Amino acid sequence: MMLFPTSTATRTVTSLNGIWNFDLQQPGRENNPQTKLSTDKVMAVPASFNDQTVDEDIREHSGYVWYEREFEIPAILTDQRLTLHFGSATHEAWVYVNGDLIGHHKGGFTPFDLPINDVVEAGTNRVSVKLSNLLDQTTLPVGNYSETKDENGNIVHHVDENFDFFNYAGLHRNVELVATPWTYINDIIINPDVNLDEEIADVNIAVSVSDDYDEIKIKIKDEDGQTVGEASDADSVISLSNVHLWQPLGAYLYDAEITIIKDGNTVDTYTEPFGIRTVEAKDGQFLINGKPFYFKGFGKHEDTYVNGKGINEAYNVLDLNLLKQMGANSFRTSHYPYSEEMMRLCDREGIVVIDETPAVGLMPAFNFDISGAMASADKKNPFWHDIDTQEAHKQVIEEMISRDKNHACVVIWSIANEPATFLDGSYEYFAPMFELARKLDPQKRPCTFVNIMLSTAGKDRCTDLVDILALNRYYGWYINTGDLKTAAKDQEAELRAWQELYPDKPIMFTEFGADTVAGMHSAYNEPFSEEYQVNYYKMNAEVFDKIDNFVGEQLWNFADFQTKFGIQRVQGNKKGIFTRSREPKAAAIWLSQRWNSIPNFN
Ligand code: BDP
Repeated sequence: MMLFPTSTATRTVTSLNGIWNFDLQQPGRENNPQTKLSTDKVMAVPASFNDQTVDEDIREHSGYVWYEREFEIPAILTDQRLTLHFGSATHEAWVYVNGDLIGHHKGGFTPFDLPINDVVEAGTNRVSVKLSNLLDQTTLPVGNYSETKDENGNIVHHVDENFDFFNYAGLHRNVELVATPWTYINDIIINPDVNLDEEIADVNIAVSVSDDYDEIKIKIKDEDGQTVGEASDADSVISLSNVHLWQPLGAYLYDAEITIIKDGNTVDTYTEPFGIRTVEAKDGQFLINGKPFYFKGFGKHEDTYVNGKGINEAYNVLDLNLLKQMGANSFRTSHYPYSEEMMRLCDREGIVVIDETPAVGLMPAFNFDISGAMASADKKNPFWHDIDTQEAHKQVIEEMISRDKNHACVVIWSIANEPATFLDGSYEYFAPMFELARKLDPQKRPCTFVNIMLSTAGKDRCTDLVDILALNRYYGWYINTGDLKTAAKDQEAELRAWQELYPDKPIMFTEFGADTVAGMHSAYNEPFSEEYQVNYYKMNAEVFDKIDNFVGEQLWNFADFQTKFGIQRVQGNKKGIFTRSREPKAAAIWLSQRWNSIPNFN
């Protein structure tokens, strides 16, 4: 329940981005935020701290770190309600202002707001953030946590990622001082009910306001700034005719302009952009605006040089330009909700998004030996009885949907990536999660989880819960390595088995890929060469084109990305069709030809 921070006629947003003081918390020594952080280290915010340093102890640190800076509050703002907004703080934060604890948030990929009026004054104030990057069996993502002791007997923390990306941490997104009136707009829920044939829409708008007021004005404006609908109730239905639909790669955004009036004065005003479109999974198809849509695109990461997982808007713009040039139309926010800025950009650019929670690593001892794991997958493994992530999972579903509910770009909620859904107990774990997501989403978007290769047709226990089957498959990579002929046969057989079992559910791939070292070539179709990556994608495409209910291909990955150290990873995961600096590998050229020749709608 929190609006994207933006200045309006009644609100002032001041950035606290920039250079902050920084330090690691040493084992056994708790910092005292009552006094200034004594350090000569600095970190840029927003960004991960890990790659801004040349000190290995900082880069690889597991445990607590401190960020601190001073900030100024103009006297003219002190009569307003003041909060600090964190776009995200990865993974857990305790925030102090002038030494007082003002709040705490757990979960590294969703925003939070903390009120500060009681602890600040006009002029110079100090904010200190204690941040933890620890992950364990209660958090999302899931980490393998252990402890050792240093020579003084102090506890030293260790986190081993139970997933395949580096555990970047820090103040990853914008930090802002937000001043709003005391009577302020809390939340806006927009849910258009569309009649496609008649090109009309009943736009349901529900506004919640913190306090009593006399009057509310809601205006809907089109892209030319013309008012096309109006209402004067906090819970309104506004009918629009000649509706401009939000289309994939053909975005159209209306503005909902809300004004709150008290004693004859405007006390708060806020404008929420929104698109009008329908989404539905039925009869083996995925419909956007009533037409069968074909997903072409990627699993991505928020991952760039130096910034790590810190928001990088120039890369966001470049990535979407590359995506469009490829003839793609969509991506998945693997494996956590991306910045709100990226969601707003996708709304504007018409990019279709599968929005995923940070539920990754819900798997006993994640590793890359898929064929070994397939052979030993034991349904009786007590994993789902031992895991303790339910609370965190419900919280991220609530926070993701609360933040992203109005975004036209979001067409599917992904409740988890590659959970162990071949094991007993998984259905009991996931049924309430799906129920919660469906209950919370005003637009009732389709829901799914992303299925791991160990959970083939017939073995998976949770497919009844999904509206669309989202499969991660690595035939020709983790199994049938280098043997694309057998890979094609096995993959086709599996897809046909799924289609037979669930004839009404559309099927898509949310991952398929092959590690490829840019510039490595081979005349023998050798894994890791650019030629092999091209042939791998050709093989996949041939199989996809034979399956009736197949509605989309999102490959793994858009770009090479950073991972933890491991013998399976050479400076990170190399399945990008672009390098980490976004230079195309040969597969990008081939895929661009394929995708540019496949229409967005069948
Ligand atoms: C899948 C995961 C993804 C990995 C990918 C891979 O969903 O995070 O990066 O495989 O192994 O297991 O490249």
